[in-house]
Amino acid sequence: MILLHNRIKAIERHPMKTYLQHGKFRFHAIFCLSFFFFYHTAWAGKTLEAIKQKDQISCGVNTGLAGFGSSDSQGNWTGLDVDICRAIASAVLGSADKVRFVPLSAPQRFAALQSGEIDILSRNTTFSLTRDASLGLNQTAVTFYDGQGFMVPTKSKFKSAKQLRGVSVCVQSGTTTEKNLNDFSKANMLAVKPIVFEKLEAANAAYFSGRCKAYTTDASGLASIRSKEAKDPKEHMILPELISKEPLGPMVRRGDDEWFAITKWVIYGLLEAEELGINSKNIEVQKNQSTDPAVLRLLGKSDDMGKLLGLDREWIARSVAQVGNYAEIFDRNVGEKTPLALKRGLNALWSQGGLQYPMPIR
Ligand SMILES: N[C@@H](CCC(=O)N[C@@H](CS)C(=O)NCC(=O)O)C(=O)O
Repeated sequence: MILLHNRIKAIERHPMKTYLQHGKFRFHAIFCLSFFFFYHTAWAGKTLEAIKQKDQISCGVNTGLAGFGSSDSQGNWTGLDVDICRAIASAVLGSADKVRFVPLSAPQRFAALQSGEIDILSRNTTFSLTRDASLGLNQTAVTFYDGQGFMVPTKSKFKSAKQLRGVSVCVQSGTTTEKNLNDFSKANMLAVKPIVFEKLEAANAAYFSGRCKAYTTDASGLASIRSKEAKDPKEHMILPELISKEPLGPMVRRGDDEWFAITKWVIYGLLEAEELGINSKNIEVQKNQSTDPAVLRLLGKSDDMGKLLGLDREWIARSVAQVGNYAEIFDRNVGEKTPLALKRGLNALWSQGGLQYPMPIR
């Protein structure tokens, strides 16, 4: 009894209790709560509302990286990053065509999203702690797991990146590439000479004219540049080492949780469709004949998952019907039958030895 009494006394004397009773605490609590409510009512869902108003998504893409984001002479955009925006437009606005593509160079891309010029940045962009914590942007879901590599002329003597001692390397500014190159050079005491360009075309021109002895960027970027820009792609080889992790995916502005959720779940939905064997060709049959609860849920035939995101029940069924599941998007743009000829590798589903693991849609 005495012990209990002493305990209560101790609690009463505790500085936290004094703080809780103090006016200062009440002021802090009211301040924090009002900030919370203001923050949320001010921003939640604003992007979706604005997109619905203008009946179009503004999607920041590459200025021209075949397989990821590039346009032909008629202004038709293609690529994996392009298709992700199309799939989101389809889920949100009902049509994969309701997208305005805004080409952005590496140094321009984040400001375009921060300023509101675009609603989403879908442009071979790496997720990292620095970017997550300092740009006022949110990283959504990984659409392509990549790593940084090096390309050299096949006739050069280089067989490994570790042989690039004192060599001039073309690299673009405003990228993770530039920083990784410096780290790799220091860690391996290579003293490489980075030759830095602001524009992709300038970096390409410098490498293909022989001004730099090697070229570095994401391995997917190297495959794209080699297939599109080299006179003969066989004259250039990609060295075996990948020197970094480059998880690429779309970014959105911070402060709009609803839009953030929509972008993430459309990507997971495209992956989940692949996982469940639903594609653009069999989707109608699946909708009408499947008895699998997971299929029925994804396609909006049982639970209404779209409603939870502020969309309709057909949200992802429409994206898959119009744009395809993740495998179709991958194969069409960068897969083994395209000039980039990339294997699924890390981008295979988790159930097939890869890293693509969509969060469960349930
Ligand atoms: N994933 C890296 C590199 C992305 C990047 O911008 N790569 C260059 C070289 S492939 C590019 O796409 N440039 C196109 C442009 O600036 O128009 C990053 O996020 O920093």
